Amino acid sequence: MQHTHDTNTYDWQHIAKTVESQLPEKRWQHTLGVASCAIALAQQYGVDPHKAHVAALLHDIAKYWSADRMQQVIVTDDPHNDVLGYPIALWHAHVGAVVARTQFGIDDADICTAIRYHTSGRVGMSMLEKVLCVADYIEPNRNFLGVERIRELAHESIERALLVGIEYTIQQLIKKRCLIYPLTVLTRNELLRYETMEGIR
Ligand code: DGI
Ligand code: FE
Ligand code: FE
Repeated sequence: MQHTHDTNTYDWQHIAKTVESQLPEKRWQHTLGVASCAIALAQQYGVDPHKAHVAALLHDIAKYWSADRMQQVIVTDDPHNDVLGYPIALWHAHVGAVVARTQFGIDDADICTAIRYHTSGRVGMSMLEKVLCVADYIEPNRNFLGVERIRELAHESIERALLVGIEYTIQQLIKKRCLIYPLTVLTRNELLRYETMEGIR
């Protein structure tokens, strides 16, 4: 259980400097784009923007780590983590969550969980988790086919935007004949059920 923490007290400037020094320029620009989108979405959907900012700054921190280094962190954190049986593209999110806690002292479980599941999503996502995932899809440097639609949807329904984003990801994975992490599918199923319940379609 989290005790109330003034997230204003997170030293985002220190975090930003450290992350910038560890990422190639292009990935840092992506990170800044995710941060601004995440702050805007947080304000729109009633999430603490300071939390969204910190989560966004750290979300891809482990993106360029070696497989060995990532594997070591994941195994130490949880030897039964099933993500190790799936492609390496998914690992940086889990590593990022551990790094946020251990190297940056982020004690907020919601922030760490948002980082951990920013690639796959998960069942029962908090609003902060949805905000980070959607910001990752729509930040200004993204230009895949359909991104404009997701940007529009983000103004109306964060769940709908996330669903369309995940469906795009799944379609790409099938095209490239990549393994799909089960949680990616479970997340999509939950969002689809939610949408049907809401009677959006
Ligand atoms: O780190 P980013 O490039 O900003 O974005 P991301 O963390 O959302 O996704 C990283 C990569 O992971 C992206 O190329 C898509 C891929 N990915 C997402 N879900 C799955 C996946 N790859 C596999 N194999 N299986 C998945 O379920
Ligand atoms: Fe990522
Ligand atoms: Fe990202």
